[in-house]
Amino acid sequence: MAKTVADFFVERLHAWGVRRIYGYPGDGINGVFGALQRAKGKIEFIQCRHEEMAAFMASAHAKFTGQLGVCIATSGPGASHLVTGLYDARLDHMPVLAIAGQQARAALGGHYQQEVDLPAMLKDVAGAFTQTVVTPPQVRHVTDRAIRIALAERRVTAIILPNDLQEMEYVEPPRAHGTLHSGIGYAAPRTVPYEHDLRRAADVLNAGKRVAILAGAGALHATDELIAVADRLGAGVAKALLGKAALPDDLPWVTGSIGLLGTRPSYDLMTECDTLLMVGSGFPYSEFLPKEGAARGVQIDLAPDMLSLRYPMEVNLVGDSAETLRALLPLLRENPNRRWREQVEDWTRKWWQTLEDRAKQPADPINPQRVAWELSPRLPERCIITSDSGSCANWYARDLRMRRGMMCSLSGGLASMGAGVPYAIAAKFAHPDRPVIALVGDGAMQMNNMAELITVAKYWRQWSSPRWICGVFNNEDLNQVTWEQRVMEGDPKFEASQRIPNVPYHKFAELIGLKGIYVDTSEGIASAWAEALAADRPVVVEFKTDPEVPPLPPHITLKQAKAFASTLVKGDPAEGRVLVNTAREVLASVLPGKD
Ligand SMILES: Cc1ncc(C[n+]2csc(CCOP(=O)(O)OP(=O)(O)O)c2C)c(N)n1
Ligand SMILES: [Mg+2]
Repeated sequence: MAKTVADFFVERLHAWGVRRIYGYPGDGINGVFGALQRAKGKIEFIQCRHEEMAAFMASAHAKFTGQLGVCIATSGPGASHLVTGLYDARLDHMPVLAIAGQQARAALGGHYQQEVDLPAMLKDVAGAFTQTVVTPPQVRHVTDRAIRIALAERRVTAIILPNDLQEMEYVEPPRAHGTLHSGIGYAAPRTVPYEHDLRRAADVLNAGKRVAILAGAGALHATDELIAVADRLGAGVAKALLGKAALPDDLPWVTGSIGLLGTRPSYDLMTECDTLLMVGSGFPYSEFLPKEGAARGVQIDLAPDMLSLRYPMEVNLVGDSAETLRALLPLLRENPNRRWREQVEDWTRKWWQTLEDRAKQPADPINPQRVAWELSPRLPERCIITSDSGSCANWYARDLRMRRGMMCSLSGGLASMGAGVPYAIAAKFAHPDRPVIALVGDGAMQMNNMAELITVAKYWRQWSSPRWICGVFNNEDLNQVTWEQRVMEGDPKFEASQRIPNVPYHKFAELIGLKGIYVDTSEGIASAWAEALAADRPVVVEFKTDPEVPPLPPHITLKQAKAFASTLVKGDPAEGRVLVNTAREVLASVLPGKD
């Protein structure tokens, strides 16, 4: 049999180093699946339950390996299902290639079955490069460009393959006018600013008496460099959600997460600093950064379009974070005054105590914060943690103390529900020897994570270690939004939109051959985690948690507090609950200036 376009395409992906593709089949992309089969395992195909999950897995693959993530779907509904997962990669700057089928070329424009204008649909999310291949020789340069652009620009790209074209015989581009002769390969450059710009940055940082550093996803590989610079400047460091693993939390001057899911010392660090060094972060909420003009700013980012976007920086450096910090270090003077550092350490020490107190507050039946608090010291070495969007992201962000060698991530920029389990699956495929733990709300389980447990059941036996755990927070509520409605809008809980059915997640796990654990007492939390971590197969550990424990922002404005207080008198279904009082107490303690 002659080599088809699809055979060449699969070969080319392999030549680029692609070894795993997440996706779902369909007749629009059958040619490529045939070629994958003929390639005899050179590229592993992982079958997901839904194309959106495949795209989340591709995004997570890129996050946990630093390589290109690849997902594949059929034409029409398969391709449109990919979109949310692709946006996740797009917003978190991950290199992901989407491969989509399309109707036969002769049918295009004919309102044909499953015909969707895919270039138009993908124009925004895969705007860096989206191309429909219409003739066999074109597939070579389209593949080469799609991958090179995805890697170099850390963007999503898409290749659309009409189904008839996939089956055609592949022909190399002829040596003729109007043809392209492309090649493979990409090596990331070493990106470091010019010396004179580094000096300008050093001047600003050396003049600072109270330096705050904000580290994001772009600083994940710059741990040593961050520590060296922070020590030299006597700085405290806050971490954006995607930069949670950039620094271990056992360093006393690491204030933890920032923002709505953040910590009080991070808030204080930003409010009180006189100089801000932002490293590899697109953290969106400016109100958690210093007030404009209150601090001098230096920013380091690989992406020029992310510079001076949240705070007007005095010095904007385009560079790799590790390389740039290393180049900056010799220009930085030791800050002899350690008072600021001590202040930051004092705030942080007190905050960890506050977190423990909050986690230990009684609740009905389980305080969700305690679930994360108890997990934290039990986290195995080199584990990978993922979180879904929902109130568990608060506990993930605040309560889990990262240690060196661990990794973690979630859908950051898009903050999409439904990423927790697919992220954890991709983490396990990328690092089968490492324990993987996903934290997921019940709403997100019902939305799509439950179905993806079937993917775990299908594949776990091929993982070298079976340690894969999904911790479910069953609160029968879309709790994060319930609290947002209360605190931000001053609205009482809207039962019709917020309350969700009670589902026995642990029993579902057992039904499909995984282990299920159910916990509804505080005393049972620690032993449940221990049991899950020691299990001989993947586990769903379900915690029956109280929806009335507020996942409050670390600082909350007086206006919001008043809105919240007025909600409670306006007839919230939870009115009168003991925890409402607790919430009030917490509110009081987090109001700025009311310690
Ligand atoms: C796809 C998607 N839809 C809606 C939202 C808005 N949203 C954010 S958190 C949340 C509630 C999540 O509920 P659950 O998974 O039960 O977690 P909980 O907050 O109850 O712990 C919702 C609806 C979102 N982020 N993503
Ligand atoms: Mg919930």
